Amino acid sequence: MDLPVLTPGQFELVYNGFSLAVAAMGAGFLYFVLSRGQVAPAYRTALTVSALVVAIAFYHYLRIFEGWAASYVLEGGMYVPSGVPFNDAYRYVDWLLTVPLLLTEAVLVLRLKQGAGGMIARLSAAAVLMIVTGYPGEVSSDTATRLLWGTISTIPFIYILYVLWVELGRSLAAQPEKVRVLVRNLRLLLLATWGVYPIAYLAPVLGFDGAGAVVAIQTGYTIADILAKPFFGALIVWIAIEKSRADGWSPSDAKAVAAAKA
Ligand code: RET
Repeated sequence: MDLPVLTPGQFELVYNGFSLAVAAMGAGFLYFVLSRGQVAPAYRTALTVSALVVAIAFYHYLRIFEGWAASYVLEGGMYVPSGVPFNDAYRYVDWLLTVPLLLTEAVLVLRLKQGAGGMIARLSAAAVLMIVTGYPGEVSSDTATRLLWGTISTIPFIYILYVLWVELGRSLAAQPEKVRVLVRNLRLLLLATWGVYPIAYLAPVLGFDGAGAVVAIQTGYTIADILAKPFFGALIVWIAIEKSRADGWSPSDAKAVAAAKA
């Protein structure tokens, strides 16, 4: 999209949002790495995947943040495009890597008895299709093109929501009582945050003007990313802690094993 002139308030809202995202991704990384000892070995891969997601996003948000600062110059009290294009591809490449990983993380933490590998493959393929077909619409300034690719991208999106809602829903009955509440929250968080992406994407179609649309898209994606990556990852940690407990594992077991080996 072509960059519009922004008021200082609009420019800084987006700028500060990117800065917050860098902090949230970095803090999430530390939390996921440091929480490993709190969960049974069976759940550690899920935590590793969460750490990968926020590490990838940390890098991309640094680039997005720099890119945003370079795309504008302050002139006569307004932020005007500097001529350096803002690169939307960082965000889409980030999603291409992190969305399949996020889906993997959710399936892994539930430790489904059968079909987990197939489910991860189907969800990941749909995620790649959704993101690849969304991109041409994202970078187009033409409303009809945006709508066309947005509609195509919504087909795999609905498939992902269906699989998560219905198939993960079926696994609920097999989960211990305390875990069930957390898994329900996980599904709700997924639905609520993933729903923000197509809405933010539609901002230019929903009647926002140039400046309003850019601000709505960028802040919408940033807020959704903070909820979908570090916050979602924290929920995964809490589920893993509860499931470890339900499996009869406690952090002191790990200490006892280490002491016995020493
Ligand atoms: C696009 C294009 C318009 C239609 C739809 C979209 C959906 C995007 C989604 C992205 C999720 C990203 C996540 C990132 C976190 O790491 C591509 C905006 C449906 C759902 C969860």
